[in-house]
Amino acid sequence: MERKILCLFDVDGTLTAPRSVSCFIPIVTKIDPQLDQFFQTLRRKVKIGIVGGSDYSKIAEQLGEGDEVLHKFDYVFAENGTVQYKDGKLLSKHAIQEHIGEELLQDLINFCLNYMGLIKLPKKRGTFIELRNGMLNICPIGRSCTTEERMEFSEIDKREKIREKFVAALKEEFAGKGLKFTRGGLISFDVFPEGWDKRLCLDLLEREGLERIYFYGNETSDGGNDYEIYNDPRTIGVAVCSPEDTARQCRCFLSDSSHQS
Ligand code: M1P
Ligand code: MG
Repeated sequence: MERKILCLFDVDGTLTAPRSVSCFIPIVTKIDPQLDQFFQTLRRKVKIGIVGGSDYSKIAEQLGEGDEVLHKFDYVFAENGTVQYKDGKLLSKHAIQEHIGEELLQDLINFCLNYMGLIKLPKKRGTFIELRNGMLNICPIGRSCTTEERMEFSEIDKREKIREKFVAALKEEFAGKGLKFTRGGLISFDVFPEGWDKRLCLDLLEREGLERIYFYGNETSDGGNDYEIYNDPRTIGVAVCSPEDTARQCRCFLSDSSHQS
């Protein structure tokens, strides 16, 4: 049977539990084995793909062992789709430094380092700026924090709006420079060139001869990293609130006659 429908999923909060509710031990939240099985069953009926904000290694760790994820999903898009895999093979990677140039990249890094140098927190750890392929990830507490430290920062951030104020300062400083800032997780935010949001993967997908593309995401409001792709006319956007909700909203594809509209 030719599968002409694609169900495309965000990862954090959509296929795996948001890390806010799994604060005891694992930093990387793995997909629930039953849900994993469910999505493989779904794959018999429709094509399935993922488009995550994180880098490939983190997505791979969340959705399987080693590179299993590449064989479980027809399409794997990491870093908002700037790293693209189809049928287990790497198709392309975009580099942010080539796109925005060294000058702007350094201005951005220097501004962030200065800004974070003035923030006082109960704890600070390492890796405050992570240069990925298609984005910079900015993390005031430092990505190497423990799960407990992550949760502590997240609570402070909710009260004191540390990331929100940081993003507002960046938007003012870099207005008109073609940069975009979005939240996706709990302790950091992503910076990338305008247009390099999750819609990037649609340029490839619209050439794939698919009849419909359903997109499932949990950060679909303005400022969330699913907002643009959820609202894009090339997708049918489905807002979800948990991995179980995602599975529930996909169940209609398992019966031959019914489809979501
Ligand atoms: O996939 C959503 C986000 O996951 C992580 O967020 P955090 O560490 O802040 O919880 C990051 O990888 C981020 O880039 C990504 O958007
Ligand atoms: Mg998400």
